[in-house]
Amino acid sequence: MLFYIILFTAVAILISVLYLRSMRPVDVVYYVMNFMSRSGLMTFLVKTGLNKKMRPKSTELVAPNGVRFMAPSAMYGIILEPALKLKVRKDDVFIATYPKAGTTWVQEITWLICNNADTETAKTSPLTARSPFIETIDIGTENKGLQSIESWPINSRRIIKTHLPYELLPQEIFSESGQECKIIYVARNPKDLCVSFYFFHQMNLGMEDPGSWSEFVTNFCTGNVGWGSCFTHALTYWEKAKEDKRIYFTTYENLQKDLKQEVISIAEFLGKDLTQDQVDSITAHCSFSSMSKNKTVNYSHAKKYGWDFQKSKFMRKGQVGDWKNHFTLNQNEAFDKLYEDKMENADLDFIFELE
Ligand code: PPS
Repeated sequence: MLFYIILFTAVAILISVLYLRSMRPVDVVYYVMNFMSRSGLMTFLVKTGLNKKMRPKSTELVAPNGVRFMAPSAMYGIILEPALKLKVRKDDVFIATYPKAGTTWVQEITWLICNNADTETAKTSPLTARSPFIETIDIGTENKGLQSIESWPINSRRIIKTHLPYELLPQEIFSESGQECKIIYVARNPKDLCVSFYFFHQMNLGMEDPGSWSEFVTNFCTGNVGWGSCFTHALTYWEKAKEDKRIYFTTYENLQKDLKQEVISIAEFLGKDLTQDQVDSITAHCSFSSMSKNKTVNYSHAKKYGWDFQKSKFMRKGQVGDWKNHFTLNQNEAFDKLYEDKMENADLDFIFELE
């Protein structure tokens, strides 16, 4: 009997190993994470606080195309490889940003523009299911990532979220077959980015522990955080947007100054005709007061993956100039010097406060 049990176990292990070896690492992670989620193991880790001990570290990786990249975790290579190889469709829209620059805001605007301002669906279906994030894997039904993007229905437009720097976008974008897709880049003034990113690190236990505010400012300034230097990130897209008409470059501050005009401009860029009513309805739906109350855009489902909303809400303040409540005089002076240095040769000006 014992012999048969051992034999059965050995065969089962052998089959599993052979099966796993034929799979891409990103799909193995997908199965493991979904098993953890369904079996309750993830909830156990969150409830016992063990997930706090498993926080990743930002790590410099060399992507398969040779580009050096400050990744938010050492495991990121697993997702980078298939992301670089993604088959790009003619009608794809990439929402590219440095984290915390207004990604969710523009994802929601773009989804509504592409879906006849259907605010009813937008209020009931999570944005993470409607607009997938290429740098993650699918978990459950609401968290759509790479696997969903690859198998997205052909008759439905993909609005793909990414924080990847320009050089690490799916490489087909730069080839003949990828010429018709669109990229919307959103930048934000680096001081507010730093504050928002700090609170996000505190709240999202899947990110590196940010340490103290002053430690985080130092790491942010040196690009020693996930996705690296926000200056390089934004300036590369800015320069590319000058010659590449597929890129629409805007800023968080533009959205704050005139949301309605941004809705109109993004619709024009995407070749979508909106009625005045549709523009008004998208603008009202995407105001901070409306979005901060809307569960479908504020990541409330992520609590079960260990996001700690006691530390910070996802829709935190939604303001230009909150940095003034956090930077000390010394930090501000040092930041201004860094800004001058990084932006010396750039014809891009960020707005740090609104009149
Ligand atoms: S992420 O995690 O990178 O996808 O985050 P991201 O969506 O880029 O940025 C989150 C910040 O954007 C603010 N936000 C808004 N501000 C004004 N109006 C609207 N509608 C809006 N939607 C999102 C959100 O509050 C985060 O900024 P902070 O400064 O932390 O409040």
